[in-house]
Amino acid sequence: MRTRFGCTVIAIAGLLFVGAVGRANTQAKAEEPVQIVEMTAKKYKYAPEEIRVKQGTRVQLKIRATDRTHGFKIRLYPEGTPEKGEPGLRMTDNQNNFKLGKNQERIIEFVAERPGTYVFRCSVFCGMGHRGMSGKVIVE
Ligand SMILES: [Cu+2]
Repeated sequence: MRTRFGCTVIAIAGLLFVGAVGRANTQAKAEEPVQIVEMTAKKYKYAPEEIRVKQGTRVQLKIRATDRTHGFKIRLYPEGTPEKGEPGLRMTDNQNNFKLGKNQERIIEFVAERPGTYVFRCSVFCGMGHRGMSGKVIVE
């Protein structure tokens, strides 16, 4: 009885181990290369205004608004295409509009799934030049 119990414990431990290794492998395969871009936002410009990334990259935009609160809203479909089907940018936290508090670093993460030009603009009214405050992410 004792031996049989022992065998069962070992068998269960073995299954758990195999399961863990399997999961680790799947995760490793799903990992994309990461590109980190440091950005600033201030009246009425983002710097840099143009960001180039390779298709398949996980991108982290680290944005800090330096003069006041701004916003960052990015279109998830390439310029010139309708907003239909799978988006070209897969946002990590399922939103595409962010508020950028003054002097607070915000990390905006997405996977660049499809090539194209993705326009972003300020989504918090910040003055006379607000409407012109924009930039683009180009996925190559
Ligand atoms: Cu603004």
